[in-house]
Amino acid sequence: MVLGVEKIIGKKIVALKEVSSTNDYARSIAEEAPEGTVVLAESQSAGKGRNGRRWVSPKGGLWMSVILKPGFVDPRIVFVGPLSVIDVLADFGIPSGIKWPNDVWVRGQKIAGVLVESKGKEYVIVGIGLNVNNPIPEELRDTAVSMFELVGKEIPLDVLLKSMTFHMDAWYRIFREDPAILMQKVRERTFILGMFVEVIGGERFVGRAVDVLDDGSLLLDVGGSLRKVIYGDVSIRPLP
Ligand code: BT5
Repeated sequence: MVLGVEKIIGKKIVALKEVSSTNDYARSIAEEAPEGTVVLAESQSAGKGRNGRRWVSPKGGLWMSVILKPGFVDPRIVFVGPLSVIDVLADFGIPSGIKWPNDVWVRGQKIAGVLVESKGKEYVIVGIGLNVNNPIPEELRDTAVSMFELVGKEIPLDVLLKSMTFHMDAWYRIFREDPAILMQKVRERTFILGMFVEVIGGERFVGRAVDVLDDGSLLLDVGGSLRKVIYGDVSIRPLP
């Protein structure tokens, strides 16, 4: 954290009881809202994942969206989310890693997801869903985990929010000032590197994840030839 500079993220906090989606709410105020405004809700009735998927968000989790206005378009902003979540989890003694590009996993289960939506150069909404004290529904029991399950006690959401805005502030600054440092950290934290994966994006690839490139894309070794994937859903596959 850089000392002596004003904190951007969390200068203004809009705390809601229930909302359809904090990302949608953030978008509705984004034009007038100051940069760094955080919208958070106790629960979301229609929490969103990527590609129209649902994000389960009952009371007890951290469901928040941050309005950012970097003034330029750079899709690597998505990584500010996972890197911040990883630092927050580390503050609570939980080691975690990035499942490229937007998930945070702990020991094979998803603990957080990030959804970025933007309007050109005007604004970017970084939505973060982190399972904290909330119950994990039956249908996600095998694939999802909460901080409560990992540490065995309830975590105060206000403490968590402080940690999150602190780390996001630092990563957002690094994103703007030196994205190569951001990408170096993403590479270190991406646990799928070396693993055999299936990626479904515009095309479907099956291969070994080799690297995360400086532009944020994933490099795959598909049967000996290198393929670059800009966007997609990654699933880990057993070695052939
Ligand atoms: C994501 O999508 O992981 C992005 C999730 C972003 C949620 C935040 S909450 C605050 C803000 N407001 C919103 O409306 N959204 C953002 P994706 O990679 O598409 O993953 C979605 C998949 O994760 C679903 O299809 C489920 O399989 C799984 N899933 C749903 N709810 C989950 C949960 N609470 N914990 C773990 N996995 C979940």
